[in-house]
Amino acid sequence: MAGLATSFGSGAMSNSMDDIANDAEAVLIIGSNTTEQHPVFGTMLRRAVNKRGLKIIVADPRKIDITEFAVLHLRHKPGTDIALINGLMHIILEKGWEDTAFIEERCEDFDAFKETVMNYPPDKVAEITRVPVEQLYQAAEILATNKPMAVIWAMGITQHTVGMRNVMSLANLQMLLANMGKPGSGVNPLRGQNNVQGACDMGGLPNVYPAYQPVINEEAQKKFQDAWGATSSLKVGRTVTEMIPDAAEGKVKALYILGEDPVMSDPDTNHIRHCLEACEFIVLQEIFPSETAPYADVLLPGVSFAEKTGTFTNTERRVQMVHKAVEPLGEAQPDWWITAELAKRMVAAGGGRQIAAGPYAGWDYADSDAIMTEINALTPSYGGITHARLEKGERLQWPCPNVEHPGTPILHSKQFSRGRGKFMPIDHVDPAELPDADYPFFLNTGRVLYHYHGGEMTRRAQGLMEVYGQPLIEVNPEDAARLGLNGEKRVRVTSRRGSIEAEAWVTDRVPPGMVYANFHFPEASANELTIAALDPVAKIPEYKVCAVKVEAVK
Ligand SMILES: Nc1nc2c(c(=O)[nH]1)N[C@H]1C(S)=C(S)[C@@H](COP(=O)(O)OP(=O)(O)OC[C@H]3O[C@@H](n4cnc5c(=O)[nH]c(N)nc54)[C@H](O)[C@@H]3O)O[C@H]1N2
Ligand SMILES: Nc1nc2c(c(=O)[nH]1)N[C@H]1C(S)=C(S)[C@@H](COP(=O)(O)OP(=O)(O)OC[C@H]3O[C@@H](n4cnc5c(=O)[nH]c(N)nc54)[C@H](O)[C@@H]3O)O[C@H]1N2
Ligand SMILES: [Mo]
Repeated sequence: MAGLATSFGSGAMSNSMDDIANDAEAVLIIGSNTTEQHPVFGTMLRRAVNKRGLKIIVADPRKIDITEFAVLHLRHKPGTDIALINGLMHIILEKGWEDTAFIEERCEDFDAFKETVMNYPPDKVAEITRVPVEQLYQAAEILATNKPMAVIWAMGITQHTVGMRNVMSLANLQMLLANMGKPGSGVNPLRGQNNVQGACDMGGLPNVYPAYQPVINEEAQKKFQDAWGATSSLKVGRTVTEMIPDAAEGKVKALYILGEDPVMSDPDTNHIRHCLEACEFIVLQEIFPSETAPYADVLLPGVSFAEKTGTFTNTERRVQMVHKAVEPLGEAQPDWWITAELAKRMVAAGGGRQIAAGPYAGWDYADSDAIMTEINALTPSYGGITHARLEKGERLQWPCPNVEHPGTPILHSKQFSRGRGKFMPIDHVDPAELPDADYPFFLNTGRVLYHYHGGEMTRRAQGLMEVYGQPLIEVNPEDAARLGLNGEKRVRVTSRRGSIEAEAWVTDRVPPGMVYANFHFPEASANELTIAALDPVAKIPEYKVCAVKVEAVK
C-alpha cells in the first residue's frame, strides 16, 4: 500500500508507538480495531488513557472494544469518512483553530483545499454521515485544542474505492493543525502483517524497486541493472487485484503465489475461483495446503516464521531480527532459498533476464545475512541496518543510511519527503454499491482477535478454536427482532455475488442496518459476498462496503 504515498513518501507510520503512547494529548483512531488487531499498541494506548488521561476519539461504524476507553465515539455510516473529516476541518476553520504559520511555511495549495472544505457545513455532514452536529463540534474541539494529536488508521480507511482519498483527507487534517514531525503527532497507518512494511520497502510493489526507487526512472533502473546484471522493463507492473482477474482473460498465463491464499482473502470468491481455474499454470509456495492449493499445479513447501532467520520490518519502520527456533520438517526450505533456486534454473534455461555480470548478479546467497548485505548496498534507507547491529540489540528504524546513523523514530521533523506538504481538495464520493430495496443491509467485513485472515494457521490451534470455533455474523438486536431471529441462531447473508450461512451474534457492536462478517472460515467466508470494486490508484478492494440481504434460516 505504498501506493498510498502522498506528501509523506512511503505509506509508513510517521511516528512510533512509544512516542504516541507517551506524548500525544489526543488520538483519533479512525477505521482501526486497535485492541483486537494490534493488541500490543492497543494495550499501550489503553494504559496511556488510564495513567495520564490520553483523550481518544474513535470514528468507527462499529462499537469496537477501544470505544470503552474513548471520550467520544463517532459512529458514522460506513464509507463516509471524507465527509466526516471535511466536516471536522470546516469547524476547525470556522473557529480559527488552524495553524497559520505552519500552513504558510511548510505547506502549499491551501486555498483550493479551503474552498472545498467550505462546502461541508456541519448540518450537511450530519446528513451524509449520520453523526449528530453536536458530536461534530465536540470532536473538532478535542482534536484541535489538545496538542500534539496523532491520527491512527488501518483498513477501515483504506479498504474503500476512496481509500487513497481517505488517507489524503487525514493528511490534510494533520497539516491544518501542524501535527507533523513532533513526538505524539503524525499520520499513522498501522500496517497489518509482521513484515508487510518490509515487503513494500524491498520493492514488493508493481511500481518501485527497493526503497521506493521508481521503476519508470531510468537512473534507478540503471543502478539495479549494474548491480544485478539484469534488466526489467521500464513499465509499471500489475497489482495482485489486477493479476488474478487478468488470468481469466488470458493476459496472465502463470502465477507464482507465495504466502497468499486468494481463495480466502480476495474479493468475490466465485470470480477468483473462475480466474484460478482459467490460469494455465500456478505455483503455490505455502506452509499448509490452503484453500488455494487445489488450484495449483505445483506446491512448494516453505517454512514458517519460527523455522527461519532474518528480519521483519514492523509498522513503525523498525527492523527486527528473528531467529530459527525449530528445525523445519521434511523437505521444507526458507522462502528465499526456494525463490533463488527457481531463479537459478530459469537463468540456466535461458528464460531469465540475466544479461551481464554485476556485484550482486548471482543467486548464491549463503544465508539471509548475505541478502542483508546486498540490501545495505542498494537500499539507501536500510544502508546502515546490519544483522550485526541488530544482534547487538540496537533498535533501528529506517531511514538509517549508514552504520553510524542511529535510525529515525520520527519522520518529517524538518520537511516532508516531497518538500512542501500539499493540501488536496477532496470531495465525498459514495461507495461502489449501496444498500437498496433488494439488498437492504450494509455488509462490513474484517477480522476477530482470535483468527488470522484465511485462518489457515489459527484454525489449527486448538485453544483458539475453543474460544472462537465457527464463523459468527454480527447482527444488531433491532434487526434480529425484525428478521424474526427469535432465538433461532442461523442467518443466510446474500449479495449479488454469493451467499453464506452462519450463526448470528446478536450484538449492538453493529448499528441497525449493518451486518459484519469475517473471512476466517471457508464454510462461510465474507469474501463470497464482497465486491471487487477497486480504488483507482491504490487498487485496493472495497472490502468495507457492499449491499446484502439477510434472512433467518429456519
Ligand atoms: N487477530 C488478528 N490481528 C490482525 C490480523 C488478523 O487477521 N487477526 N490481520 C492483520 C492485518 S494484515 C491487518 S491489515 C490489520 C487490520 O487491522 P484493522 O484495520 O484494525 O482491522 P479490520 O478488522 O479490517 O477493521 C477495521 C476497522 O474499521 C472499521 N470500519 C469499517 N468500515 C469503516 C468505514 O467506512 N470507516 C471507518 N472509519 N471505519 C470503518 C471496522 O468496524 C473495524 O473496526 O490487522 C492485523 N492484525
Ligand atoms: N473481506 C475481507 N477480505 C480481506 C480483508 C478484509 O478486511 N476483509 N483484508 C485484506 C488484507 S488487509 C490482507 S493483508 C489479506 C490477507 O490475505 P492473505 O495474505 O491471503 O491471508 P493469509 O491467511 O495471511 O495467507 C497467507 C498464507 O500464507 C501462508 N504462510 C504463512 N507463513 C508463511 C511463510 O512463512 N511462508 C509461506 N510461503 N507461506 C506462509 C499461510 O499458511 C496462509 O495460507 O486479506 C485481505 N482480504
Ligand atoms: Mo492487511
